[in-house]
Amino acid sequence: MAALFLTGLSLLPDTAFGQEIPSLKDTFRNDFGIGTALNMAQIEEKDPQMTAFIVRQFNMATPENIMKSGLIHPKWDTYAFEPADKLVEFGKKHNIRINGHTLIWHSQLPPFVRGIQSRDSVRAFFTNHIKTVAGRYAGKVFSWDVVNEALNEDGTMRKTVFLQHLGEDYVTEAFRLTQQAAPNTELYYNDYNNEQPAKRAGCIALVKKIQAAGVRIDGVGIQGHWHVGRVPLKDIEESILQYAALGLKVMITELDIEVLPRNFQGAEVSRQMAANAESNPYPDGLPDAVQQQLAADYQALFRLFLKHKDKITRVTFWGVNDGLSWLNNWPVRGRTNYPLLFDRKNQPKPAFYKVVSLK
Ligand code: 9MR
Repeated sequence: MAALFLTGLSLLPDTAFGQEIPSLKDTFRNDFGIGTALNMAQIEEKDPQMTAFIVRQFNMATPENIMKSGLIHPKWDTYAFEPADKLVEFGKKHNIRINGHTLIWHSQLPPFVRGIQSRDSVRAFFTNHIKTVAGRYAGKVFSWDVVNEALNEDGTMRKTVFLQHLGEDYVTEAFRLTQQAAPNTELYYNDYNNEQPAKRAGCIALVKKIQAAGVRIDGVGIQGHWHVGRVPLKDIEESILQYAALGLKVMITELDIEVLPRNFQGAEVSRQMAANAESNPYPDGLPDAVQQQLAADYQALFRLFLKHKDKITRVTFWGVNDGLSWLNNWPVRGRTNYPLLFDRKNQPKPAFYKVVSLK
């Protein structure tokens, strides 16, 4: 309080910190953790109101970008640990568990990986990267998305630099190396659309392979990038049941609900759509009918999560508020999107109240 007083922040009304709003993490305290993706400005606590808001609403966090290999491992022998170290400090200070995201992903790779041609060099990068990064944060992050998005929509393995040079076992190998480097850290496989039957089957096969090799995997993350009015509740429920039947924890790891026009599902970051007159329909606010549908969708989702709270350990939103969502810039740049529970001023939307009213 003293520090707040000295900086004059105590003169701000309570509303500025969101203290009068119910807290998601408290509301679901006995059910599952509530997480958010964090960007660099938030990790660096640039805005004290934002920090207070995050700390009040969330008890888990995933770095939106800073732990991806391209950022944390920019050159063969160079690591940029400072942002991730700050994130760990942020978590410690505010009692927020950190999920490391992500060790092995084909996207946002360091530029030097593109120049690697030989199997031995890919293996060296793969091994060094996991050992160094997972080792440094052992005991400091709660969990890792060890491998992210290794599957195609039909459940086959995605053709990545890792598959090409290391073969199908690279996923098991990644878990083995992470387990060695960070024996007390939870280890997850994370993907989008892996609630869809074909991709789910591929995901289950992947998990079984890891387990059959005697390697530890603790959970599966269903990212949860869904569309308003089309949230696949049945597939999600079936997936929760099937993943849990493998002895795994289930997490919703990147939740948001797209409200703008898009002609494909998922989160394939390389896909783009051309901007046209119809692609940004709500620059000045979300029409009430869409707002209500969004609220109903979020409520139905959380009703389902609560039904399976014995299997779900965490629900993480991909961003704190609508203004910070990646969906404002993908698959079309510069749109005005509304995919989360809080608006651009961190004010709760109707969807927020529908969600907390379930308790
Ligand atoms: O939200 C992230 C965005 O800021 C980045 O530009 C993008 C680049 O690949 O990655 C976004 O996060 C992705 C996450 O790491 C993995 N699943 C899909 C997410 C949305 O693209």
